[in-house]
Amino acid sequence: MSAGLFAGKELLSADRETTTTLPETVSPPVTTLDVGDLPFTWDADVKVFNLVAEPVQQVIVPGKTLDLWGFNGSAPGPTIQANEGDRVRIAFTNHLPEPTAIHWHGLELPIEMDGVPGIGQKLVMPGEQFRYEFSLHQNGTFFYHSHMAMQEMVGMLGGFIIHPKRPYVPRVDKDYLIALQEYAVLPNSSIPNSMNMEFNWLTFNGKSGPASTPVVVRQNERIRIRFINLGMDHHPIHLHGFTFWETGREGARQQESAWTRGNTVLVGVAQAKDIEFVADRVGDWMLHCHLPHHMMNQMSSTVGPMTRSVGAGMQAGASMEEAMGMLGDGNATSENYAPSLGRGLGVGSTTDTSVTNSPLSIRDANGQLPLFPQDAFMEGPMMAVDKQVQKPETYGLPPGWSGFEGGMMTLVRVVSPSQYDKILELKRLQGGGAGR
Ligand SMILES: [Cu+2]
Repeated sequence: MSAGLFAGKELLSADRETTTTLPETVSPPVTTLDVGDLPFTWDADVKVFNLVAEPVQQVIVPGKTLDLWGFNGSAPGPTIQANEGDRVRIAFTNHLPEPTAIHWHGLELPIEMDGVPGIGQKLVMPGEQFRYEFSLHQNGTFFYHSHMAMQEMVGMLGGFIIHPKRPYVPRVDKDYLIALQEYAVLPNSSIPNSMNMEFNWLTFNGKSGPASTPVVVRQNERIRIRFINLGMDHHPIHLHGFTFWETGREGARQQESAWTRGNTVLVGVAQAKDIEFVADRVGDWMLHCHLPHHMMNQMSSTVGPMTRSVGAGMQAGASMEEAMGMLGDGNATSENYAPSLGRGLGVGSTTDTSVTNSPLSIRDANGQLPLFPQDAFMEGPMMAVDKQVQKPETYGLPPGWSGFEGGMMTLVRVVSPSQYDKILELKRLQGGGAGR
């Protein structure tokens, strides 16, 4: 038993910024910004977690709340942290309106604990409970999720960190988990369409930029960031300013001889990837998925009468089938649909009005100037919401910064010791712990 390492409340409320003072033999706890950890209690030498699957209202950015299914109040659910050698009990309760079961992704455990309904266990019906209990002999970055595919697509994911018996070498000063998720939500709706293949809300730990809390570290600290991905897309996560080592992936930490260097790590569906670097240069460095459509919020076709001064564009208030590009008549390769297959949000490229027909379009002597607008009115100071996303971790960012963030995007803020102390002070004044 290793009660001393992460005993109860300490892990939840402790000022995580003091982890550099931990003894050499102790791994720093993992911080899941904007989400937090699942609390636990002890029953003799068993670590007991209470996990509840339930509908949640997840604020993706200020003003945009999605109806999702998650765990204990959030999607993704709170992170489970345990130690190699622990025995854990997860008392699971299903508060969803339909059956489910929870899979422990990557864990080597008895088949009846694997969380696959119809194979290793019965479905956990609405209102029912199920007791998962197993011993942990692995260490690394894992996760838990519903084993029902559509439930996965509406938020049911959470991190499961198993700390090693001895800290990994070299030891890091700070350790973070970022869960990648994606949703397809019509404008003016709060409910994702789990069948859609184009996603317009992309989140780090349940927040889209600029609402994601920046990672704030002291200059010269060694940092680990663990990514987990459960969605329909693989996400190439890119870090500005540093060349990192990829030190681990789902299942295990890699031998040092197998580490690879890079500035972009492809986090495939169902994968975990760990990266490490020494944050030796001060700056507010971008960390983001580099798929262009994953770097913006509420991406949708230009719709409505405002944009239909010429031709027949897609109407606002179109049906779900039309607006989300689902096939209504004809097959996928029919004349109607073939040209728009792939990435259409609307009826398709066949009927969407070109954005150059918008009132914002520019014309020159030869007619319309192709392509404009692309980003001119979609990001920048006009779109800034600095005040709405202000928190201690954003202290000192240049005015208007928030207008340049969207989707799976946040900042790794490498700050001087004095700036760091200032941000810590602001956190203390705010009275909240880090990680929320
Ligand atoms: Cu992406």
